[in-house]
Amino acid sequence: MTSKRALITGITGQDGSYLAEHLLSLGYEVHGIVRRVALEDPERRFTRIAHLLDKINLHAASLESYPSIFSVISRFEFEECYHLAAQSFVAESFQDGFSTMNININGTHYLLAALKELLPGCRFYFAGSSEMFGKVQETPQKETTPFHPRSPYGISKVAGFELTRNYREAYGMFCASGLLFNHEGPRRGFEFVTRKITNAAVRIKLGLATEVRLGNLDATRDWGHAADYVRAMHLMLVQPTPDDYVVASGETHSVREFCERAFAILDLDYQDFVVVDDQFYRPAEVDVLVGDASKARKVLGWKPTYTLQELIEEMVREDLRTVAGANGINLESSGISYPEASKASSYIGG
Ligand code: G4F
Repeated sequence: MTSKRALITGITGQDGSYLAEHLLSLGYEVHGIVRRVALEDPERRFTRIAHLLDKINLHAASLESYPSIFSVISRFEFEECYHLAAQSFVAESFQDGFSTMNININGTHYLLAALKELLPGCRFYFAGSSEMFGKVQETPQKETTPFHPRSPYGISKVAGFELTRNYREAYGMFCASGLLFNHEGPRRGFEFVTRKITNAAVRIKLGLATEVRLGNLDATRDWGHAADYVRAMHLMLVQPTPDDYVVASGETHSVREFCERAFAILDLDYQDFVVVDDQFYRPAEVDVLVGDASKARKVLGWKPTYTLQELIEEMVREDLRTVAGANGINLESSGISYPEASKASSYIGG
């Protein structure tokens, strides 16, 4: 056990909530930055961390405001800072590239600048993304693969990555970036394709919906479980030297296959319910992503514990539980059984 103090930006999100749990389990004192509006509306904004609220320390600050970040960092001696907050929905970044760039690039810069000024010894983690590889220059993608981002989001993450590397090289700070491939779970936002599919499949099974409209079913992604990926973030910050690491499962599967598997768990055929809708296509698509995490496996000793099937089962199971509960549906009397759990769920609360 440790007595270290860590700061997490984006603590209310999927990754932030899993990371907070992980750090608490290691004995960390966990602090998080949240927007003031979130503090004023905890029931709606803190669903993923509701079960942690008496164990963590939350501070109001905004990534758009350097003084607010400076103020939080000036008040505590953080040993580690995990920068997860971002506008992270790729499709939205095409709608509003300006705010995506502002939050993702300037927010990262403000944090790094405040740490350099106040706590240069604090170790810093930047949440890089496989979207930085975009139109991939080689397969599988690894740390040395050139970037070719295909969205304002991807471009903002390349800039954040370069800022992080520059603070490491220019000021000798311990700054590390994770190049994380898609990571999902039952706490995933409903706008992302995996949760959109599992939630829709469950709603269709329960008679609450009749179809789900999706975009490019042939896009392929390297999907892992967020609970596995946050362990890699922590491992990066406890190494002797800072570096960048790809974190991925090493497998790629299509959106179509994800649909097929999710619906099949509920004894449904996705072809009867999935409607392709042009509005969910992106102006520029990242067609195929697959990561090579050999460096993380070798240097960090990291490996994923979930298979894709176990991930989908957990997501379907949790959606079934929550959607049925919210709609007063008794699964047993409706003759609907939970999908067999081939793996103990990492889902807690939320
Ligand atoms: O689930 P997605 O929206 O995730 P995407 O764009 O790969 O980005 C996610 O993973 C990145 C890597 O870790 C993160 F950096 C990023 O912040 C985010 O977490 O879309 C996945 C694929 C895309 O090819 C998209 O075109 O699914 C395709 N898709 C097809 N129909 C759809 C839909 N995506 C969404 N969101 N909604 C659809 O209806």
